[in-house]
Amino acid sequence: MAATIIDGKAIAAKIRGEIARDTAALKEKGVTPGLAVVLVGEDPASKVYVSMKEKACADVGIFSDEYKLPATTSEAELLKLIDKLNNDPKIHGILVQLPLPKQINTEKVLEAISPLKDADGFHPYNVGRLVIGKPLFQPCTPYGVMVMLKETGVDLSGKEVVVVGRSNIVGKPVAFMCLQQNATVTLCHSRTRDLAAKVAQADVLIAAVGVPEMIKGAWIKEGAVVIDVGVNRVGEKKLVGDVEYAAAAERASAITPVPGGVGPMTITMLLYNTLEAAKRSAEK
Ligand code: NAP
Ligand code: L37
Repeated sequence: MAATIIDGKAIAAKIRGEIARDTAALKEKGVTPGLAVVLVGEDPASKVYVSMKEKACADVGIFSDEYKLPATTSEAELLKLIDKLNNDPKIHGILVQLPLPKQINTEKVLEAISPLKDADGFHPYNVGRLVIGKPLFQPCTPYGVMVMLKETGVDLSGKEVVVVGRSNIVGKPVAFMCLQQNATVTLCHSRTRDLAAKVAQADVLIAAVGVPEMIKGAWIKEGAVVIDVGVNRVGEKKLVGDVEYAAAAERASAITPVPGGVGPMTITMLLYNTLEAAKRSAEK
């Protein structure tokens, strides 16, 4: 079977168009959605993503304010900035780009962000709401995966979903989101025995491992849907996913490419979360 390629860029463009339209309507009512993006240090990937996020905000009419802090920033200084942003009425969403330098306790920082401005959905309040099936802010990458599945017409009810990777930012939340859609979910990680056999069960496979092409095409069930969250740089320029793409595409019914798959959706859902936060504050 030759797989349908799930075009993340096209889905993202469609949703960004809707966000631009809603943003313009909200501005007519006197509210401009505002996102604060905080980058601490010089992580090269983070720098690229943060500048993509700012450009994406500008493209849909969302106000964005960037705070670039040196790698030597103390935890107290960062907490002070977050407190200021929590109280700034122009700011509806706050994003602190991870990873943070090692002198800063990430959990403490994420918990300092107001849960009502938590555009990344990483605050324990928002994590808890997700787990009980009453989400407020949903984390951008897993949320993007769910929107892609919906737009592709994949109904998860009763399906076997296998997630590889259990990070707090991708694997765990996407597993709960699939459970909420009535899938039967298997969550795999580095201690999972016989990963190939687990992957072979999947009607829908979601890979978020961070190891280039570690999931082999031969493991994938004929006709499965494959969502590859991995973005791994190999050599100077080339980006590859966590799934052996060419071989997987011969067995899957649909598959996301890297780049041009989940990546563009991550940024789109950040815009979406910021807009929703601004709408909620306008209703108050
Ligand atoms: P992470 O925090 O490093 O977590 C990786 C997970 O994979 C861990 O749960 C780990 O297991 C598991 N794992 C590692 N090696 C494994 C193996 N050999 N077999 C089975 N499981 C294994 O990574 P992350 O932040 O979730 O990111 C995962 C990937 O997604 C990366 O490539 C990252 O760049 C990409 N990503 C993409 C986007 C996007 O927008 N497209 C956003 C975020 C991340 P243990 O828990 O047992 O250690
Ligand atoms: N929300 N996202 C949020 N918060 C964080 O703290 N670290 C982090 C985070 N991660 C993140 O933004 N990841 C990400 C990954 C890939 C893309 C965007 C964001 C993306 O658009 N990737 C492109 C390729 C870009 C490139 O050339 O490097 C793609 O098509 O996959």
